[in-house]
Order: sequence, then C-alpha cells, then structure tokens
Amino acid sequence: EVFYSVRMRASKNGPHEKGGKHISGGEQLSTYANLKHSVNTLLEKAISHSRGNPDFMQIQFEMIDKPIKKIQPLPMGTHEVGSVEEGQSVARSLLQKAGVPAEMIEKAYEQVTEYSDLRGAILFDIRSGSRIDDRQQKGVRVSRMDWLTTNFEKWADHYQMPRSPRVKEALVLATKVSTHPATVAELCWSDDPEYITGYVASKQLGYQRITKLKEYGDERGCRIFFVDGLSDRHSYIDYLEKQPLFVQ
Ligand code: PML
Repeated sequence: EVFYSVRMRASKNGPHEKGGKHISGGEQLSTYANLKHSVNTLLEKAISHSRGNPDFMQIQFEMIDKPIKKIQPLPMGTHEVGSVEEGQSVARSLLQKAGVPAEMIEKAYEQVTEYSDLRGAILFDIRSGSRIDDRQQKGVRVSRMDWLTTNFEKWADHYQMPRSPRVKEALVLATKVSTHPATVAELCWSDDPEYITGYVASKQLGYQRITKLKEYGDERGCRIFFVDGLSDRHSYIDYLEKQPLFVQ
C-alpha cells in the first residue's frame, strides 16, 4: 500500500523563517483515501492551539517512495513528581542511567537556553560536549512516522492512558529516535504553556514520563537527542527526517 507523509506547520506574525512565532506542527502518514481526514486533523490541531491563533499555516503532502520500517513502541513508565525541581532531578538521574555523564547534561541544558524559540531538536554529542547539528533556531524536525490509530488505541487501553494524540506523537517520535544505534537518550518537554509533563527516553529505559518538568505558563520547550559514536551526522539527520516508519 502506498502512503503519504502529511505535514503541517503554523505560526503567528508570518512564517518562521521571517521571524514568526511557532504555534503548532504535526505529522501523519496517510493512505490516499485518508488524505482528506489527515489534512483536517492537522488543520484542527493548529487552529485550536493554546499558544494562540496562527496567521500562517502550511499543510503539505508527499508520496513516500521508500519501504516503511515497522517497529514496536518503547515500553512506558510514569514518574509522579510534586515539583519542577523534583521532576528535573528525576530527568537528570534517568539520563545518567542511560549513559549521559552528569557534566554533559548540564552542557546540553546550556545549549537549549541559548535560543528563545527553538522549534526542533538539538543533537548533542556526549563525547565532545557540543551541539552537532547546524540548524540553530530551527533544530531538527523528526518526520515521516506514525502509529495506526486502531493500534494506538489498543495500546492506550492496555496502559490505561487517555487516547491523547499528544502522547501518541511523542511516543512515536521517541521510539523512532531511540531505535537509531547512535542515540543514547532523549530529553523532552513541551513548548505548550498548558502542558508540563515531559519525558526521558532511551532504548533500555523505554519512554519514562515525568509529570512536572516546567511551570504552567512557560512557553519554553526542550528536545535534546544525546548521541555518541556518530560516524556520519548527515546520515543520522537523514534517518530522523526521511526514514518512514510505523509504530505497531
Ligand atoms: C509536546 O507536547 O510537544 C511533547 C509532549 C511530551 C509528553 C507527552 C506525554 O507523554 O504526556
């Protein structure tokens, strides 16, 4: 069956590259018959966003010409924490468990705070202690992945999780990223001011949710991929952006 990658990005005060503020982004894989539904889902996601009403939006689709890789979702755990401090300390200890040295965690945090409106992920090399993508403000956007809705709903019921598209998208992304052998761990929390749960993920740890990683009202998000032993950063970025993948 032929699939299409459908992508949306929305911003305020014009497009990102002209200084607009990021409002929303989204990604689906769709059959031709389902395109109308996918485009509509992404449109609704952007126009009902708590970051405000966009005045610029792009939705595009593109046929996928490579075979689609199929993988199992990462196992999931949730850490209930009472404060941001506690949440951040759980995140740090999970990252260390995954193999990121403590001083590298601090260096990576410094990279994130350098930008006020970082949209994609930062690639951080734990050997050299430096950011290795050249995308500045834009970051790297992981793309061409999805989880068939019926399979996701079975998963959500099994874990007694709400059938939230947010959790679905985050887990799909984390699963794709952690599957690459050069990925040591991922750290993420949302730029949505009304959403404070984030996660640390890795192949061995799975997808570890932490219920409080920032304060309500904070529009600063974070997404760091900690990598080690990367021989070719272009092929790594190519995997993240282009390798089509279904979680199942
Ligand atoms: C986002 O909204 O941009 C990221 C959300 C990450 C956490 C999702 C969850 O597991 O609750």
